[in-house]
Amino acid sequence: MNELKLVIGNRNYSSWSLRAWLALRKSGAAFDTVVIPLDTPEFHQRIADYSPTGRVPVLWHDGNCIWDSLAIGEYANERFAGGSLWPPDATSRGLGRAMAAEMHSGFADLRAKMPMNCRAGQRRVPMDDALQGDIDRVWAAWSIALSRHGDSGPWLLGNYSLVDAMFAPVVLRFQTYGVEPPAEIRPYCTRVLEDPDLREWIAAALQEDWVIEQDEAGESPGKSN
Ligand SMILES: N[C@@H](CCC(=O)N[C@@H](CS)C(=O)NCC(=O)O)C(=O)O
Repeated sequence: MNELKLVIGNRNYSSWSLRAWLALRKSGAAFDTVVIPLDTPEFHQRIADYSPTGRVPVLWHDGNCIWDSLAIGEYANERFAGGSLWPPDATSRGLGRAMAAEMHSGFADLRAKMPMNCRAGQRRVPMDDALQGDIDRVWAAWSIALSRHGDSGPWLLGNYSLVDAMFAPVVLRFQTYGVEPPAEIRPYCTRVLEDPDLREWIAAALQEDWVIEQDEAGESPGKSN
């Protein structure tokens, strides 16, 4: 039996879950998804059955557990995508892995001050130097990748790769919080937002009614306080 089960948090808020889900989806594997709502007593009761870290996402495959979004992406690439979720040449893979690692370990201000929130309309959060610094750094990284790989396809490394899965929640955040990317990056953001897999995720997120107050950042423009 090849049971493959991805355990995730709320689709609306859990950006790490989205990254792992996109990677698995793009790998072509058929898998079941288990949603455990974050920040609830149910989460704490149920997550111990699945995850040694107490966090989502976590993947179960034939009785083996792979936790952490980046590891799940790499596993999906090796086991189900035949390696096609990274480019064939080592230089491009190096760039992609550096960017994915930077996303995984960095951008603390962007992640804290602009939480992923699929159902939020146009929100605005206060801008500060640290947040702007993260945004500028994302744009710089994307610009380098797109300038090197733009001739071979619309994604950061030409064809879809794990780095696009890692940054999809950032594109969503830019949309939610009205962050307008430079002109050369806009087509990439549009491509991400039009991805049918991401659209499917967002449609499911919109069906959820769990609210996590600390992730409800920002105000809608025009709303008085
Ligand atoms: N480095 C981990 C981060 C996972 C993580 O922080 N997940 C959050 C949800 S997005 C979580 O499970 N939070 C539950 C908790 O801390 O109680 C990854 O990449 O998978």
